[in-house]
Amino acid sequence: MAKYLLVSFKTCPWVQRSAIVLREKNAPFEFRHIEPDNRPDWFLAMSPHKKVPVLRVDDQVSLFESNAINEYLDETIAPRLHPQDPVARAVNRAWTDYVPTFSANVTGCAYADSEAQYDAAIAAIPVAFERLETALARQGTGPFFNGAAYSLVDAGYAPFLQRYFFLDRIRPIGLIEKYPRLKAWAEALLARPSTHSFPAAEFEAMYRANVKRRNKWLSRFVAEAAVAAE
Ligand SMILES: N[C@@H](CCC(=O)N[C@@H](CS)C(=O)NCC(=O)O)C(=O)O
Repeated sequence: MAKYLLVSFKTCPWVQRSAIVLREKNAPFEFRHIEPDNRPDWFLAMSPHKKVPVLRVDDQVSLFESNAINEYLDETIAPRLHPQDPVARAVNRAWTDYVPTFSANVTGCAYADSEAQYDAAIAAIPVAFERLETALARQGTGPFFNGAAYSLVDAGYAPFLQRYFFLDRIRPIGLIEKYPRLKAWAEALLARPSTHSFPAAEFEAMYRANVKRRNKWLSRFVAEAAVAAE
């Protein structure tokens, strides 16, 4: 097997998506975390957009963009996570293409500057949740997007569903309960060991610290929520 280096910011959901696929494939990799505010020259030289993730393969090539990385990993390391059937594969790719929109709708509230903006961001969540709920109804019985078989769609959504629950614990949102298929899917993904790059509580604390540090409207609720949870 090739030698893999995955370059990361500790809480980046896009890196997490590629780390999940490496773990699903039992592929050993070096996980190297760098600081967003102090990106080393060796990283800047290998990342065209200066973003993480970068996957360095055999010290020779640097791949970027989490979706492209995951497609590459799926083509080169067994077991295949994409469905065999071309139609099912196209459907999976279409839903993977929706991940950036889903992410913006579901985690946008963390970036709002005012209560009005926060409320507007929360109002965008049901649109994304409804679309996935409908897709899951067409897909079958779960627990994963394609049923029993884990796929790249699962790896794509898991980090953002996890963050919904983090945000819901900072300031209650209470929306996922209205989408039973989505909720069951999210719970199955959170129970999957591959989802987690760090112990769950430690990771949630890191996420909350980021929300606090960002100094947005939601940030004021982090300390109170932390006290309530401890
Ligand atoms: N579309 C990219 C998004 C990656 C991304 O936004 N990474 C963030 C960290 S979570 C980043 O590196 N941001 C630094 C920057 O924008 O300069 C992917 O899927 O890989």
